[in-house]
Amino acid sequence: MRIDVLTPFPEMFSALDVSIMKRAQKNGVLDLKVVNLRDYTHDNYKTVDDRPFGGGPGMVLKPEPIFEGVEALRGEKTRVILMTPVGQKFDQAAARRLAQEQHLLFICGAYEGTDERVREGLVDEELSIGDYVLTNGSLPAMVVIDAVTRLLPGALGDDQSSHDESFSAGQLEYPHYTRPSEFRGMKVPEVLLSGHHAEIEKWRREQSLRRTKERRPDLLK
Ligand code: 4GS
Repeated sequence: MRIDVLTPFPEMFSALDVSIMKRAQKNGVLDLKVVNLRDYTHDNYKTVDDRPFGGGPGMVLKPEPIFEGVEALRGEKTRVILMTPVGQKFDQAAARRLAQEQHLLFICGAYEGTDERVREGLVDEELSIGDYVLTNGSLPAMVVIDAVTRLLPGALGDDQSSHDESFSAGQLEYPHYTRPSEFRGMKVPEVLLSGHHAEIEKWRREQSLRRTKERRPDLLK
C-alpha cells in the first residue's frame, strides 16, 4: 500500500521508523512518504497559516499549500483523508476498510483549524481518533497509519496475524502471562500450565467475555 502524508511537522513521523512499522517499510508492504506542507509555499517564510476571517483566537491552515500538495501527490485511486476532531470516530472497522485501499493521502490539521475549502474541494473522508484536543493532526495520522499497516498482508509475523481472526475479535483481550509461573507470590492460572488446549481456549473465551461485560458492555451490543 502507498500512504502519503501532508503535514507541517514531518519530523514527528520518525515515530514510524521503529519496530513493525520500520520492517513493513523495508519489506515493501508499506510505501510511506511524509511530505512537508511548507514545500508547497512560495513565500520566504514558508507560511502555512493565517489569521481567521471574522476574528477570534488562533491561526487557520491556509488552503493554497494544501491544494497544491494534494494535487501533486494524488493519483487515480487516492483516498484523501483529513484528520480532525470533527471527523467520524476511527475504529477497527475503519482500519479494515482503509486497508483495502491502494493509496491513502493524509492531511494533518494544525493550529485552530483548517480552511473549510479544503473539505469542500479535496477531502474524501474526515477522521477523528477520539474526543480530545491535540496540538496537530500528525499523531492522529500516525495512529491510523499504524492500525492500517498492521492489517496489510506480510506486515506481522504469521503467529501474530492469525490471532486477529480468533474468537476474541470484537471483545477485549483475555489476560496474558509469561514466565516465571510464580512472581512475587502472584501465580499464573493453573489451566495455562496444563497443556490442555481445549481447556485453555475455553478459559480465554470466558475471560474475554467477562472483561468485556465488566469494562466495555457497549462492545457486546
Ligand atoms: C484530532 C483528533 C485533533 C485539533 C488539530 C486542534 C489542531 C487537533 N485530529 N483526531 N487543532 N482528536 N486535532 O485533536 O484527529
